[in-house]
Formats: sequence, C-alpha cells, structure tokens
Amino acid sequence: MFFQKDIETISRDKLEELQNERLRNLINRCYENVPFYKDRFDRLGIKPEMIKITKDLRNIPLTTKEDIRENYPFKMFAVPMKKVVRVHASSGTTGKPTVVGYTRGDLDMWSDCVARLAVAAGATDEDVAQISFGYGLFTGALGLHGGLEKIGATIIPMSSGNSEKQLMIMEDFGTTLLVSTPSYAVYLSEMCREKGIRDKMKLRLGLFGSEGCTDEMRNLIEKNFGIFATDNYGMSELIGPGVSGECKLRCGQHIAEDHFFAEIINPETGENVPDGEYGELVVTTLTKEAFPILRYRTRDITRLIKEPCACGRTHARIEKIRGRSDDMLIIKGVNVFPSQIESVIIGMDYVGPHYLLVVRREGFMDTLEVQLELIDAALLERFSELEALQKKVKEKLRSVLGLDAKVSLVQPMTIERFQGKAKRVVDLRNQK
Ligand code: DLL
Repeated sequence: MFFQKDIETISRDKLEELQNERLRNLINRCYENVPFYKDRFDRLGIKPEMIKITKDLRNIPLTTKEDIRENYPFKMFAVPMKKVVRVHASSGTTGKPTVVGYTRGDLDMWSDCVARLAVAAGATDEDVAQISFGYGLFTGALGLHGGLEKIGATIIPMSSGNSEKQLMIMEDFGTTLLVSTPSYAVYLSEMCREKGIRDKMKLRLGLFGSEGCTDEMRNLIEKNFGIFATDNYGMSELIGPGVSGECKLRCGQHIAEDHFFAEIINPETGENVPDGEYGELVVTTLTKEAFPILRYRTRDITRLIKEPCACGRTHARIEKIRGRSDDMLIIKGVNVFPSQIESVIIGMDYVGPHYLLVVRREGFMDTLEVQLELIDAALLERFSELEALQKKVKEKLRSVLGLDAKVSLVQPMTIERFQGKAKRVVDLRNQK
C-alpha cells in the first residue's frame, strides 16, 4: 500500500530531474532570503547559478547545528514570521534550543511524509493510534499526529508518561497502533505482559523512532505486545519524523527523496564516500519553505542503499542508524550533551569538576549514571549530608535534562584526568 504511489514509485531518472529542479529553486530561495547563506556564498565566491544539479552541492560547505544555534532563534528562516505557522525546537548544549519553523505548506509536506511511512508500515484509516511521544516543542508527537490524521486514523493524543493510564486507554479505547520511542514501548509491553492484559487489547502495529532500536529490542516489543513494528528516522532540523521510514519488508528506511536529498560523507574529512559505504548522513531539504537547510550534518552514521526495494518504492533507503559522530547522547529518546551535565556540576559545593557519564542498557532501558568526584573524602562518612548532596544533583540534572540519572559520589582523585581531549562518556549500550 502507498500513500502517494506516483511519487513513491517514480523512476530514478525522473526523481533526479525533480530533485535538480527543486534544488535550483531552493538555492535561489536560500541566497535571497537567508543572510547566513548569502554571506557564506559571497565570501566563497559561489553564485547560485553554479549549483545546477545535486552533484554540485559538494561545492558548498556543510551546515552544522552550531550554525543554527548562532542564528538563534529565527535568523535562518527564509520567510517572514507571518508565514510561519508553527515552531518546534530540540534541546541543545547551551541551554538554548535549536529552533525550527514551518509554513502551512511545510506542515502539509511534513504530514505527507509521515503518512507515507505510516501507510508503508501498514497503517490505515481504521487504525486507532495512541501517540505516546511527548507533545510540545519535540517534533515526534505532532509530526506523527499530522501524518496519521492525514490518512484518517483516529488519534489519541496521549503524550508520554503515566504508564498505567497508557495501558488503560489502550485497552478501553481499542488502540491498534502505538507511536513511541522503542524504549518506552519495551517498558509498556513488559507491563502489559506482567498484568496479563494482552488479550483485552487490539494493538497490532507500532511506529517507533527518535532513537535507535536493535533487532533484539524490537523482537521483544513485538513478542510482548504481539505487534509488527517499524523503525522511523528524522530530526527536528530537517522536519522531524518523516525523513525516512521502513516499509513492511524492513530492509532499510526509505527516504522521502523528493523532499530530502541525502549524501554520505566521511565525518573526519567531510568528503563524500563511495556509494554504499558507511559515513555521516548529510541532508538538504529540497522543498521546505520556512527553514530550508543546505547540506545539514546530521552526525548520524549510516549508509545509503540505492538498489530497488521489492516493495516497489524507488526511493533510496538508509540503513539503521549505527551511532552518532559527535558526543550527543540519546538516552530514552532524550538528547543529552555532556556539556549540559558539566554546566550543572561546575560551581556546585562539595564536588569537583571531574565527572564521568556511564550509559548502560539495563534490560532494554537506557540508564545514565553520573559519577562525580567529591572534593573532600570526609563527606563519604557523613551519610545524611552525602544523601542530601546526591539528591540535589539528581534534581538539578532532572530539571536540565528532563531525565532521571543515577548520581554516584566517588572518592577524590579517582576519576581519570586527561591532557588532551577528555573522554567523559562510557557508553556500554552496544556491548554484548
Ligand atoms: O527524534 C525526530 C523523530 C521523532 C524521529 C519521532 C522519529 C520519530 P530530534 O529530537 O531532533 O528529532 O533528534 C534527532 O535522534 O539525529 C538521531 O540521532 C536520533 N534518531 C531519530 N530517529 C532515529 C532512529 C527526532 N529511528 C536525532 N534511529 C537524530 C536512530 C534516531 N536514531
């Protein structure tokens, strides 16, 4: 089943033609309406007419998250604010989020892209979709909401949290489709199994994304819930969910290539890698109006698969995201930067500036342990003070990260020191 069959099965030649045409229009829009791009092009002597086809994109610099941050909040928008009908944002290192905007046209394109991946996974207008992503500035909930509404599914805008209620609603409202992070789906599915209420539910499909999901994790969710689930990728800077999603064959995620042009680069050199090789995904938004972006460094590591898919879709696929090339951690779907944690710790009484973050996968849930060094070992003997300190750090971390972390206070001088770049993160999640 397709949502927009003509475009989803378009021949590669026609698709390339369409991409080139859209690219030329995009380059002009960026040059004329976004001072950031105009300055950059002028400085490098790049004229818009020099970028005619997608291959020419290699001649222009990459855009980074820092570029967006420096233009906080709206300076990279290409339309007047009165044309912007929605903003979203994602968390950032400095406490200032990365802000993205949408015109009416953008929202329409966005919901088309999400509708495509929902239909590709098997969703229909008969589905009752429980959206258990957090509603708000995060793109996940409203993104899936728009796409599923477009195909005529019944939406339950549940938001995340309150798991008992999630299960109650699932049972009482006859939810057939669950939208969430895979880690939250694992949690809910385990609860469902423990309560023995699966038989009272109609759940059949899961649309997951926003963080990586191993095959083992997906198998567990599918087994516990008795559903079929797909993996879906996107990021707020590009649109949100809808950039790519798996079809029923689950052999990579089809990119909405009529709207997003994908390249893979070597993250060290910035050069394009040969077709099929792993590297960092770089995306140009071909049609976005409010916040177009040229060659955005996603920092996500994957590879492109251009061979035709047996499902009939001709759009290239990306393989499951392998990891990130920068230090941003995604814990339970929340973006966490070590520097955010540093900002909490530095300046606090009793603890020094040395810390270590240990990320683990316990069962199928991500956990974060923050190890902090005490300035004075004597505190280790004074339990009530130690406990109060631990609680204080925990609360501060929760308010900055929106996430619960385990706080371990360790002896002075026990955390490794570095002369060069510090390695503050030990990510044990992908270790067997
Ligand atoms: O997570 C958008 C989204 C929402 C996608 C819901 C799918 C479903 P951000 O909060 O900006 O946007 O985070 C983007 O999350 O660069 C990846 O590192 C990671 N990510 C998103 N989807 C996947 C996935 C949304 N399916 C960052 N697999 C991206 C692995 C993913 N990582």
